Amino acid sequence: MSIAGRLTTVVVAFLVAVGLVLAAVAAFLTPGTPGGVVNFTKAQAAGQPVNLTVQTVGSIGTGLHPTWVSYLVKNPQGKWVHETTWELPAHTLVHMTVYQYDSGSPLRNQEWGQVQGTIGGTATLNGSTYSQYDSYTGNGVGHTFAIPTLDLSVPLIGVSPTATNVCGVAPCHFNSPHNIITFSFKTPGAGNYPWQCFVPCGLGYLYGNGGPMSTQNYMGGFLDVVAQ
Ligand SMILES: [Cu+2]
Repeated sequence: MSIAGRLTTVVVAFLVAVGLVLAAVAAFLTPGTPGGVVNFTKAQAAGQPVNLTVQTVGSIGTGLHPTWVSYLVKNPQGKWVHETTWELPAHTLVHMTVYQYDSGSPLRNQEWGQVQGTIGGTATLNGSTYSQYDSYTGNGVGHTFAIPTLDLSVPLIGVSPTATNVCGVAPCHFNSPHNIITFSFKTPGAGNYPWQCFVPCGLGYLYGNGGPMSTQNYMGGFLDVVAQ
């Protein structure tokens, strides 16, 4: 092969290698389905409360990061989807139900055990009202659902990690151990409001705050509140 031919081969091979590295980096930086929004503005008559049902799972089981903890939401058609941006009508009551399938632990910050910013300042755990949860009792707290701009925060109580039928792959179903947490809040005016979990549940990441804790569609998302 001529010098020019060899040079061309080396250059092409180098460019292919660079392309593969860039593609891998891009895939790593864009997890989940970008731009996915679940629309709850038409799920009920105007002005009527929105029923928002989510689940928290110990591992999503599929996609780029199958081992990561995650939230899922039930769309208005009743299907569980891996999207954490939810479009909601402004100034509307939201009745939220969380099916919590993950285990828990004592909280690093006991403040996260407080229920804040919900209607009445309370939530229910399997039917019993609570306004604070002592994470040193029971199976501790697995995650929180928090909307910092609304000062809303609700501790999501963990299930036993030693149960035999702990959920493996999401979406999880009722035959796996779970806690049912409910609470209500009112959406503010139109705007984009981030929500997130504050329990450092990103196992294997620095202080537990990397990975799923800082990636859209896992432990955080947005309330996309729109005027009706
Ligand atoms: Cu979490």
